[in-house]
Order: sequence, then structure tokens, then C-alpha cells
Amino acid sequence: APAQIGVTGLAVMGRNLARNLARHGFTVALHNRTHARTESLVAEHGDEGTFVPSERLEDFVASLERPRAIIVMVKAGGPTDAVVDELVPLLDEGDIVIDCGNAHFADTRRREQALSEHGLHFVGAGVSGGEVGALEGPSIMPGGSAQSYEKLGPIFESIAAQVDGTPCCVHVGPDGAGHFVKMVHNGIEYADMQLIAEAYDLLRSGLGAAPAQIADTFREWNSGDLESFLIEITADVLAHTDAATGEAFVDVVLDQAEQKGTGRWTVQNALELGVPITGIAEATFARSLSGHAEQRAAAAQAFATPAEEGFADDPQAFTDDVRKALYASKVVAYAQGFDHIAAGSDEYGWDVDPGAMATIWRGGCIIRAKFLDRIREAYDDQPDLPTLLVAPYFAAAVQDGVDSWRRVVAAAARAGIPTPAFSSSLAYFDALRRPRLPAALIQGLRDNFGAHTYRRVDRDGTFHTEWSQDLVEHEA
Ligand code: NBP
Repeated sequence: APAQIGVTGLAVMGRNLARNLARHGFTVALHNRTHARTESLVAEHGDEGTFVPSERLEDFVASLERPRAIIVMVKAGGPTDAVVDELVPLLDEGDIVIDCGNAHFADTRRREQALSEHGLHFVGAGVSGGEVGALEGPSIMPGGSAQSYEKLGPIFESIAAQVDGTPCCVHVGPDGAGHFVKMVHNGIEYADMQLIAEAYDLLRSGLGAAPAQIADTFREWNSGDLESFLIEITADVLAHTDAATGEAFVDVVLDQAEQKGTGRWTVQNALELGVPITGIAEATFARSLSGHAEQRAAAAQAFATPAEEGFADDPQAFTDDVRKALYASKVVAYAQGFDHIAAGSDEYGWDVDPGAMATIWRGGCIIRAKFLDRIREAYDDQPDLPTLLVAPYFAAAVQDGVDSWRRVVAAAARAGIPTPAFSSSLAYFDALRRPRLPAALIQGLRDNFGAHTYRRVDRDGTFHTEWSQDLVEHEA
């Protein structure tokens, strides 16, 4: 029988996705540029389901039922274009090419446009969960036409992670919507990880707690509001001992965080759309800063650590403060991420349902967390929520944590412990809730040096003051 779906690109991700599909009863056509990968997949896992391997791309395409659904799981960028270009002449009208790699959503928009001119569907699908997720159930964020989802929906929803009987997959919106949402997901992941790292640093450097002790703290936190995959694996990583040295694993790892670029994409696009995703931006810059080894060495030599007294007066109280500050900062990071999705949806005309995004991130993906249920509820209750921060549940949580948040940020500043994500999230919260901002002064300065005009609180219209001529004010 012809295959129901095909996968080309059988490195870690494609291989596991193909196995997941086969395990769910789909007949899966297989192809990889280097045929040995296809052969080893069939040799090692051929008994998990029905695979139809082909060495030539033409045979692979011919082995599929129509309309064809072909998952491309190759290195993002040039390789994806190369594979798509090879596929297009072999396909027929109505066929669907699905890019499950980490493409930039702008590339996905371009490819979707190009393939639609050939009568083909191009679906950019964000897939999160790493290699384990791909095999056991990822979170899937497919974009592309509604028509393509009629065929793909049942397949993707059956192989996705399931939470309370609901699949972690939904049609996100047209063209690049899926890859856009995956990009923001990764940005939130950056913020989440930075916040966790700052909480660890506060307990480690502030209280002098050992990694194994802090692992216990995170394990405890994982039984409350903070329950999430990242908190869980933080406990695992902190509890881990390096086999070679017997030291805590975290102490033998070079402290320079790397990135593949999705955080940067998120921040770049947020700058273009004018969405203040400060938590994600700080997290991305914190990784860059960690890599500036020469500057760090020079500054470390030039400046001493401030002497801090009384930091650990009441370790338990401080630990509770850190937990609450972490939660409040996390709420800010998600509020900003959901703002970003809303802005992208408006700008590119996607009509993305934010509550549905919270739903499909509950399982499979890296940021899966208990509190995503609360986000979905918040949008169910009020679809036009101005910001997640004012949804009753989150407003109460932030209100409850705000004193702790201030104490932690103040203590960190006194002790010289950098908490860019904690601090900037608090500043964001304070800026949002203040009735009046010093932006008024900025407008005054802009009008002074550049005649950029300003608006007034008491009258409609646009004004300019003639600063050099006795401060004459007139409507611009
Ligand atoms: P890689 O990103 O390492 O890509 C390797 C695959 O691309 C191989 O199948 C390779 O074929 C194929 N390929 C390349 Br490279 N250039 C090609 C070309 N010009 N023509 C045809 N095939 C080409 O694989 P991966 O780690 O499995 O990731 C796949 C995608 O999934 C990426 O976009 C990645 O960003 C994304 N992703 C990865 C993760 C993760 O945890 N790793 C998570 C989520 C998403 P070959 O065997 O012949 O060299």
C-alpha cells in the first residue's frame, strides 16, 4: 500500500519523528540524502511499524498516496531550500510539503508563497521537545493553509503529546504563523532558563548553599505553582556529580552559554514590531555577555565583590522570596511572549488564538508547565485581555509576590549578584502599573533638540514649543 506520509531528513529529529509516526500506525515513506541513515533506521527500528524506504527522491515521492504529505526535517536554511527545490518538480497539485525544522518564519512565508504558485501547500510546523519529544510526543505548531491541516491534523494530533486527552497540536494560522509561534516559544524558553539560573545564583552566591541543596529546593518548588519541565531538570542537573572529578557537575561546566539563534530572532522581530519583550531580550543578552571572556576577566580583576552583611539572616525566608520573585518574573516573561504573538498575529494577519497556544505548550515542549493551564483559562475568560498580568489569577499571584520580588532584586543589587531578568521584569511591571511615566520628559527633550512635537494631557492636537524664541508654544 502507498505510504500515508513521508519523512526526508533522517538525522536525530527526522528519525524519531518517523518512528513516532510508524508507532501510531501510519505507513511512513523514508528518505535521506545519505542512504546509510535510512538503512540504519530500518535495520534498528523496522519492527516498530511499516516503513517504505527509498534511496532516490523520485522513488520516495512515488511511494506516497495523494495528496502527498512530505515532512522535511533537514538543517534549517540553505539545506531546506535545496530539498524543497528538488521536491517541487516531482510533486502534483495539492501535495503538501511540511518543514518541521527550525526555520525563520519569514523564510516560511517566502516558501509558502513560492509553492502556492505551483498549486502546492507549504506548511511550516514548529516542533518542540527535542529528540525525546519527537519520538514520544512533541508539541507541534503547524502553520500553512487550513486545507492542508485537514489532511495533517489527524496525523499530527495523534503523534503529538497529549495532556488530559487533548493533543498538543493545533492549526496555528496561515503561512509562517506556526514557525513564528515556535520562535516566541523558544524566546520564552530563554527567559525561563535565565530566570532559573538567576534564582540558582541567588541561592548559591547569596546564601552559600551547595548545588545538591539547591537541587532539593528546586525539587520542592516543582511541587507547587512553578511545576514545570525546566524546574524538574534543573534539580537533576544541580544534583549531578561529575564522574571524572567528583565535583558538582555545574562547577565543571564552562560558564559561557551558547545559542542557536532563535532567541535573537525573537528579539529582532520584537524590536521591529515594537513589543517590549524585556525578559527575553535580557536573557538573550545575558548569554552573549557570558561569552565575552576577555572583558569578564578584565572586569573581574578590576573590581572586587561588594562586602554583604546580613544576606543570609533568614535563609528560609530568603528562599521563599526567591521562589515568589521567580514566579512573578515568569509571569512577566509569558505576558510579554503572548503580547509578541498577538502583535505578530495582527501584523501578518494570522488570527492566532492565544489560549490555544497555551494549550499546546502544556505537554511535549521544553516550556511545558502547570501554569499554562492558568494562561489558557485567562484567555478563555477574557479573549481580549490587555495583558496576562491583569488576569485575576496572575494579578493575585504577582500582588502576593511583589514584596518578595522587591526584596530579592534589592538584595541582589547590594550583593552584586547580577539578576538582569528578575530586575528588568520588575521594572517592566512597575512601568506598566505606574499612572505616569518620565516618557513625558523624553518627549520634551525630543521637541527641544529636534522639533519632534508632543501631545498634551489637557488638549487634543500636536504641539511644538519654540525653545529658542522665548518658549512660544503653538500647535504644530
Ligand atoms: P540537522 O539539523 O543536524 O540536519 C541533518 C540532516 O540534514 C541530515 O539528514 C542531512 O542529510 C540533511 N541535509 C543537510 Br545538513 N544538507 C542537506 C542537503 N543539502 N540536502 C539534503 N539533505 C541535507 O538534523 P536534526 O538535529 O535532526 O534537526 C533537524 C531540524 O530540526 C533542524 O532544522 C533543527 O533546527 C530542528 N530541530 C532540532 C531539534 C533538536 O533538538 N535537535 C529540536 C527541534 C527542532 P545527510 O544525512 O545526508 O547529511
